[in-house]
Amino acid sequence: MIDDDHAALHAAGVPHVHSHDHVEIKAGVLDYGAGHAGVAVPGLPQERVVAIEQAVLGHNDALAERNRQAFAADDLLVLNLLSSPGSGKTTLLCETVRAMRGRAPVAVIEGDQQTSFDADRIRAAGAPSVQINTGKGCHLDAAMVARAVETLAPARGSILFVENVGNLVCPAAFDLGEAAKVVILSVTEGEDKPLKYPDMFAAADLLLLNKIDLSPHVDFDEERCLELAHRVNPSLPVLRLSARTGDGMDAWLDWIGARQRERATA
Ligand SMILES: Nc1nc2c(ncn2[C@@H]2O[C@H](COP(=O)(O)OP(=O)(O)OP(=O)(O)O)[C@@H](O)[C@H]2O)c(=O)[nH]1
Ligand SMILES: [Mg+2]
Repeated sequence: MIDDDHAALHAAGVPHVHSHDHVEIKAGVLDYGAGHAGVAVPGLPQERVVAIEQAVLGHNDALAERNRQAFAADDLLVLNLLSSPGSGKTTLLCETVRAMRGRAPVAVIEGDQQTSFDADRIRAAGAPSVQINTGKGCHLDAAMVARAVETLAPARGSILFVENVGNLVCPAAFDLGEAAKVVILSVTEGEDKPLKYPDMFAAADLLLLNKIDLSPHVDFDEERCLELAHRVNPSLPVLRLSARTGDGMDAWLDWIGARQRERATA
């Protein structure tokens, strides 16, 4: 919108979006900045939208802290799996359930906008699972997880995996009270994702590079991917695996074992 049109809207008292107040235009890029709320509400200034978003996140953080204490009291290791749709979260979880059989009890909370396909797959692999359908929502929050844990009632000492709704944006901002966030990126997605979606990779405690069985068939530049991921999060550990062939599964199971030992000594 050009300035004259904008002034005309004010003069006429027409409600309109103010988010453009904060846009910087550089080299053909309209940059709303890292602090932008991501939504524009007609008639509400962007500062107000940001304040509401901060209140929502603050409330979620308080509930997540409550979850964290309850997980510690119930001796649960909770791991939050995050990725784009189709990176292989459920496939990896099914293989993990099978591999963990006889080692430790495993339970899974599944998050999707619709369907209970993924919880069905987990149950077929042999672990209890409860499905959360978020409807229009693009992420799980701490209250949803608390309710699901009540329903699932995992055994003491369980590893409780949470498969978040598939996308690399919203789930990054919502603490669930988990011990660690595991981001999965598959080689079919392109090496540029860590820098395009930096909040997700900055928040992660582990990067799993999945579908490495497909590496020979795609032009994925792994070195550049890791360079970009470490630009965002310099100490981010990386494991390469294929949930399809089982390549790299041992290192993943070892990583989980190390988190279990950390919990035991906490
Ligand atoms: N070749 C190959 N395919 C894989 C691998 N892991 C998963 N897939 C396939 O990728 C597709 C998506 O896998 P899912 O496990 O459903 O992915 P997801 O991340 O759970 O997907 P959403 O829940 O929809 O976000 C399926 O066809 C899997 O068989 C892998 O390591 N190698
Ligand atoms: Mg899934």
